[in-house]
Amino acid sequence: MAKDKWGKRMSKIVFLNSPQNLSELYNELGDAGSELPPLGLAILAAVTREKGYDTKIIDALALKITIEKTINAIIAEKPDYLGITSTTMSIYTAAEVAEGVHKANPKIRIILGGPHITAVPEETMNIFPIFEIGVIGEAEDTIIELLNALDEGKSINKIHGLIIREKEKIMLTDKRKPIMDLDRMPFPAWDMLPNLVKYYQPAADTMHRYPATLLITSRGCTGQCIFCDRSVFGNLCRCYSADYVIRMIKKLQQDYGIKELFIEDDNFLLFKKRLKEICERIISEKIDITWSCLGRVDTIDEELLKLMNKAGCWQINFGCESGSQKILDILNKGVKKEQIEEAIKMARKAGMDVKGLFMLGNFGETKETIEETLKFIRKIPLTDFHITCFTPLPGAAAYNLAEKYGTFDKDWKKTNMFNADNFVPHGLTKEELEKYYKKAWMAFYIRPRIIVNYIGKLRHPQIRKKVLKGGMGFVKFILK
Ligand code: B12
Repeated sequence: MAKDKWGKRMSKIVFLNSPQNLSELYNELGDAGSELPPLGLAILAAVTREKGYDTKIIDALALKITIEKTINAIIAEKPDYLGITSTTMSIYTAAEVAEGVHKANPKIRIILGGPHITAVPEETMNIFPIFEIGVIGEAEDTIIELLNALDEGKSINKIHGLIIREKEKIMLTDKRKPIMDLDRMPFPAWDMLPNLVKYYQPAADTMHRYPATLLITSRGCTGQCIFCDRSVFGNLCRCYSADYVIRMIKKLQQDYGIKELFIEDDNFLLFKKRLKEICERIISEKIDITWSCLGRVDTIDEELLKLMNKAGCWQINFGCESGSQKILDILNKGVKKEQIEEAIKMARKAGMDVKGLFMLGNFGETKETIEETLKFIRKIPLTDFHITCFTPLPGAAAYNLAEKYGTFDKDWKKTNMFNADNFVPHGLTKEELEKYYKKAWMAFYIRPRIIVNYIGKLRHPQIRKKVLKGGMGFVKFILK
């Protein structure tokens, strides 16, 4: 039991990532999917631990345990507080666990946080009466103010960034300002997660070397794309300093032997000066790391790409979305089709692999725009590819526009982005969309160049295992 400096028992918080199975998240492609550490929870746990709270993380998703086992594991910890993270996909399981915990021990105060409650706070509180307190947005400061107030039995109404149920009423407190100085925060508490190497792996096609892990080094995105939920970090872009990032990399290497990173920032390439510094330090300090990242096609230049490649970056994942300019404009992507093509060529020339991320069944989509996309996919020199079904996510502008553009089933359980159950644009049927979805995967993958590239990735036994399992899932999906 943790105690403060006067020997008083500090209260205990358990942070939870709700249970879910990979096929719920990715359908047949589950075995190829990412299993990545919940960095939001790991940072919050580091913060509460630093402030003296007895802290524990239960990542039921990584541990692959059932709802019942999750509830038992929480109860066994005898916490004062349970902090649950939520995406739209996980909110129903989060509520189920919360109900089970409340039934077993009503004294445990349940706090909900994460992208889903941030995106649609009132709607969520109305649907799930089990939740009493929700934290909106970034929570590193909010959680401490909240726990301190609850511990002391004080009112929480003046704490910024909350949604609170009080008797029959739901009230939002003032908005919390984004954290500007990210460096003041501790590293994620990787040590409190289940073993980082054993339980977490990026998707088969994102792993170049093993062991690999996820890293987030900035917050916010200037983009205005209507399909993206930017509720937590918003448009204000902030980043950890280059020095902080280098120290995180070194810690991951020393403590977990990490050799490969997947940097999944919303807009990693935006911070050019910092990026240059990170690359230069990796090179000059001979840090043995390879990495890939996400990027917007309008944030790159040739010189930087070459430097990134020299510093171990072997792949960029560009959000291409569609091969139709009409669709790109509807999505408010803010880029031209030619820019996408140009950026891919530039990255390839700099020695990098390029994975194109696409969506199908977008607002305004027709058979013609889909055919245009399929043609584009085969024409541009991508080395890898990913496509999801367009899904109007709570928190994204598309959520409130969807009914104008098609048939929208708002059911939050259907937002895994791998089926056409959620949104079908006017003029197309669900069956047609599913047919095209399969066709798109095949259009890209069933080509000798791509298959050879995949075989080339089978260096480490763990990567081989993941790619082969993913390949079998792919065959199942095609034959379905
Ligand atoms: C890495 C990532 C993943 C990884 C790992 C997710 C994980 N375990 O955390 C993988 C690939 C597995 C994944 C899967 C999915 N993802 Co994802 N993912 C991300 C990404 C790029 C980064 C997440 C991250 O680490 N952020 C950094 C941390 C610090 O931020 P954070 O997690 O939001 O946490 C902060 C706050 O939210 C809050 N908070 C979070 N939890 C809690 C809990 C408590 C108690 C409190 C008080 C506060 C709190 O405090 C934290 C610190 O400030 C985000 C985009 C983004 N910019 O965040 C999308 C994002 C979270 N994913 C999204 C989606 C849609 C999905 C999928 C459905 C897609 C799919 N099928 O592949 C699945 C669903 C997974 C699930 N179980 O629900 C959406 C969620 C939108 C929504 N409305 O729910 C996002 C926001 C992308 C987007 N812009 O649209 N994802």
